Amino acid sequence: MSKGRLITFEGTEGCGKSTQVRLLTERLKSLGHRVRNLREPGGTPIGEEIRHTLKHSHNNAAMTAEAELLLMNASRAQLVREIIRPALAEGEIIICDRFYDSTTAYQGFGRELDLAHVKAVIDFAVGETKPDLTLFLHVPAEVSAERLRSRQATMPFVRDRIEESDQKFFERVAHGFGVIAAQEPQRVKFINGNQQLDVVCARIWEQVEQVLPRVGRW
Ligand code: Z5A
Repeated sequence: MSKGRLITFEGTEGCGKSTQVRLLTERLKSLGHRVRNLREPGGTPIGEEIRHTLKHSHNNAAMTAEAELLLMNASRAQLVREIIRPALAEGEIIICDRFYDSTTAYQGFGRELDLAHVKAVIDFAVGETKPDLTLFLHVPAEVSAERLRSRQATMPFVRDRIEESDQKFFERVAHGFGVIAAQEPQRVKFINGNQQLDVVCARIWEQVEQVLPRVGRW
């Protein structure tokens, strides 16, 4: 393991990642850990511009799946080198809202790009930088869709190209996450996200405790 820790959250939209990232960060800070939150795509000035192109730009309607794959990983390559590696070297705990499993799930399974090509691009973007722990928050498709609907109702003017994809796409993505979790059970921990907030939080903590570095003098 590197000096710091890289913990990633994954799952379909609305599964509760951002909420749990916030709660975990507060808990870790209260215990004296140095914690940094990141998100993908984004997390650096360059990455945030790429995020805008991928999600919200009004000129992105013709984006191909291949361009989407490369842009996700351009953002990631920048994030890994500009932020993640230096922060890990300083002993920080990095909590990242999505990382490369999202590429496998969305661009690989969802967009149906060749999985070997997807893996090659990811490998090029991250090199040896891999998560110590990945928390896969699972919620049923109806729950995900309902949470998304209620959010869209409060932000009707914010366009999101990826969220405009059809239902079959999201079904393939959800299936992809299940495959990833089954393939790497040591790293990827399945968490039922369709429970009370504090219960989800407790299940996450059980996993996080096992990979934490020691703080203080003991
Ligand atoms: N993407 C990709 O295609 N390829 C890649 O390589 C990467 C990403 C890295 C990023 O979108 C998009 O990019 C995403 C995948 C794609 N696209 N889609 N579609 P984003 O960053 O804008 O959003 P997101 O990652 O999809 O997350 P989200 O939709 O914002 O949801 P969330 O963070 O998982 O959930 P939340 O905001 O914490 O919770 C959603 C709501 O549910 C909120 O009102 C909460 O209060 C509520 N909530 C949370 N937990 C609970 C529980 N336990 N019970 C009840 N209600 C809850």
